[in-house]
Amino acid sequence: MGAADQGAVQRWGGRRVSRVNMAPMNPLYRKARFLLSAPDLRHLPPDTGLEVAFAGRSNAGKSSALNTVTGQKALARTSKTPGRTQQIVVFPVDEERALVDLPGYGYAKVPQKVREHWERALPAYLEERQALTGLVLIMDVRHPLTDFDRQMLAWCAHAGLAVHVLLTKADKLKFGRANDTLRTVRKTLDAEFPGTSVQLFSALKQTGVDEVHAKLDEWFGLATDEHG
Ligand SMILES: Nc1nc2c(ncn2[C@@H]2O[C@H](COP(=O)(O)OP(=O)(O)OP(=O)(O)O)[C@@H](O)[C@H]2O)c(=O)[nH]1
Ligand SMILES: [Mg+2]
Repeated sequence: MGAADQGAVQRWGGRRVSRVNMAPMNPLYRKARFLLSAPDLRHLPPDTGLEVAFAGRSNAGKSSALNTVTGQKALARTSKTPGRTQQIVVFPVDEERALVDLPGYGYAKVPQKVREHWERALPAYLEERQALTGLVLIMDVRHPLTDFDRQMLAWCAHAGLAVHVLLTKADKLKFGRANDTLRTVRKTLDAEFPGTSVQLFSALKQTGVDEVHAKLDEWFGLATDEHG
């Protein structure tokens, strides 16, 4: 880990957010590589090891979040056009663990056939995939908890799958507004989907990255009990 990582200070809304006492990025995530793009569940790699999937509405910022989390500019393809990721894309970080980019939902212009396919395949993946350990649910901080997001949360609850929500594009709101949204969303999740964690995130400003890493470490069995 370089000195730049260790003593990094993030600026946001004019405030300094010190990262000095936070855990350094697990170098594992930088090792993520493209393995395959699966048009349906049958084409996924064998159902062993541990997977964490990134899901969310089309254009919410899933692929960008994946790139930020892995410290790579162009691992997952991002686009201004919604509906870019229409396959399940698998990025192993080591022999037992993988990050997965799921197709975005809720985009009207995706052909009906494709939409219907994923409306069946997504809940099946959440329900049946043994390797799936947790789901990172990406929501635009300006439009959180859409009907589609709630549907996703309900499927995960039904499948007994842990969910961590990223309220992304936080750079688009003032510090105070973003935090108000965080509090409101946290309250709703506590009431309707207990156990779901939530945080602010920005791929553009690279904020909230340590918090996602801590959650991934936990799900991937990499969390340490180190103090200090
Ligand atoms: N300002 C800002 N823009 C972002 C952020 N994250 C993503 N974007 C932009 O949002 C758009 C969509 O980002 P993607 O990461 O491709 O979104 P996606 O959810 O993977 O989209 P699909 O694959 O089409 O479902 C792109 O123009 C990104 O540059 C962020 O944190 N801040
Ligand atoms: Mg994408």
